[in-house]
Amino acid sequence: APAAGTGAGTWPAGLAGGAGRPPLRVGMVGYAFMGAAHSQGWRTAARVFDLPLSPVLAAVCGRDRDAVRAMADRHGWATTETDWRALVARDDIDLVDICTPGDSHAEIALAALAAGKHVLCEKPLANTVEEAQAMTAAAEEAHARGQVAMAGFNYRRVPATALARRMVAEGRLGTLRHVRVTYLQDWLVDPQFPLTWRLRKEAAGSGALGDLGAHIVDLAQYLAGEPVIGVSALTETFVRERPLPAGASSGLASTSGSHARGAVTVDDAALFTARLASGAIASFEATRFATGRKNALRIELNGERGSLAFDLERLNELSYHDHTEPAAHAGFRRILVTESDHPYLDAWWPPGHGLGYEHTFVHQARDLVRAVAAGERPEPSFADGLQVQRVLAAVEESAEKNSVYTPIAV
Ligand code: SOE
Repeated sequence: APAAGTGAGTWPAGLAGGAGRPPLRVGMVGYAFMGAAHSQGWRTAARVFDLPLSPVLAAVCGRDRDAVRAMADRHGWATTETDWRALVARDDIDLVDICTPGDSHAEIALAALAAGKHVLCEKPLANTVEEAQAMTAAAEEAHARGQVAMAGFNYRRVPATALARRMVAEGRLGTLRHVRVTYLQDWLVDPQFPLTWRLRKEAAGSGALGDLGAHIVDLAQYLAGEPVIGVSALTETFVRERPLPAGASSGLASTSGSHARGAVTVDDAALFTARLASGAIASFEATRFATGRKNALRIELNGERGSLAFDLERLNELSYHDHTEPAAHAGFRRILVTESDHPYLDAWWPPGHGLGYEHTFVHQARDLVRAVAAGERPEPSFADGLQVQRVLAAVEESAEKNSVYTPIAV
């Protein structure tokens, strides 16, 4: 396999990396919601942060020629492909960014790593533990050749969650007792919402569990700094049949369906309790049926010395209670996470000028570019993605066995 490169000196002058930096030529597979979000990240990262390499939006790939061309024009991708194998075979691509449904993650990632590319893969890493294991093993081998592979858990890249991680690591919460996480959306409440790929097990792996549960398992493990070691779970599919989609539809907005109907083969909601390695206990809830909740990811950690709470719908804030303060004036206080010494914020706006959802993808691109340049394992690695996959599989196993406690090998 060719060695992973940065493309220095091989790109036409007009498309070379900005600010005199060598380019990192990105080829992205998939161009819907996540493709648009990642495009923002690649386009902006080197304009805001000082990076050793400058991402170049070299090629975007999708099966519908006209749709992918329109996407490329809108988001600034230089070229298009309609077959991911052609994209992976190109020697003017350094990094393959996988934004497709889960059923193609493993195949594309394995081919890209074998072709000498760096890889970014959207969550959940794969649809099964076996696939995630193969991807992790390939990423380890590729690392020895100088390639890096990252799993795309973007909520680690909210400045407030990164600050929470820093505070936990500093010992501000002391011994951790509780982690409480919910991720609530409501885009499936309408029983006429069509049976898109996210509702088919063979495409998505699982439902709310893999889509939203993967995020909160990763975030909980990242903030706590330790793995989940066992779960007791319930899952439910409230609407078991839906209209087949009338046309191409992949988003979260309700589109019209046809008269024919098909079976929903994934969970609509997943609820589980868990043990963490240190002895802390946790609860998780992921659903697409929480009426009125759009993208409500909330996490609270309680330790002997204090607590932290974060709400994605107020993402520039972190709540902190310092339990070592005198009770008379202790209590939760709001940290406005917009100071230049907060994570990621040295390069953005003056204090008080907040960030949003899309910035998490800019930060993800920043961290990955730095890891590529340094030849370091990025976080979250494929191994981290595999650990999340093991938790998801244990949740499914436990739910099938009427919530029996299911340990997880870590
Ligand atoms: C849909 O539930 C979705 O788009 C997820 O797939 C994303 O990972 C999440 O960030 C927003 O919601």
